[in-house]
Amino acid sequence: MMQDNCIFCKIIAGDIPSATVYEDEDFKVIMDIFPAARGHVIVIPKKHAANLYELEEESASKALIVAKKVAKAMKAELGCEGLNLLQNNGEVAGQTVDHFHIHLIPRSEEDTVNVTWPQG
Ligand code: DGP
Repeated sequence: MMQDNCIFCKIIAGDIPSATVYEDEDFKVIMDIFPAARGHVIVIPKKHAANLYELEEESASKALIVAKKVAKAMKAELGCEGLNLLQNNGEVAGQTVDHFHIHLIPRSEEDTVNVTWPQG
């Protein structure tokens, strides 16, 4: 279940400390160490899967339920006006940690977050 040399597996095992904002049997949500905005968190399944391609369907559906729960709490607590969900797969897409995760990035009128997106 735990992958050697996986930083998120080590965080889940408690071998590396993290600021945890939510935890249940299957997921852990922690503050991102390099936040794109104040309150940026990452939703991590406890069972290792490198990316979306490897993720089991049950984890995939639970991940969005956890993300929604945390997003609502963030809106209430941080008062953010919006939120970006970001999920990178593969180095070419910007993935730096090969353990599936979803970024939740709170947004406000005043922030300076640079979300690269093709503008139509
Ligand atoms: P990605 O680029 O989508 O693979 O995002 C990986 C994120 O993980 C990145 O925003 C920084 C975060 N991160 C990397 N190492 C650690 C760590 O040791 N602790 C925490 N809290 N976050 C980490």
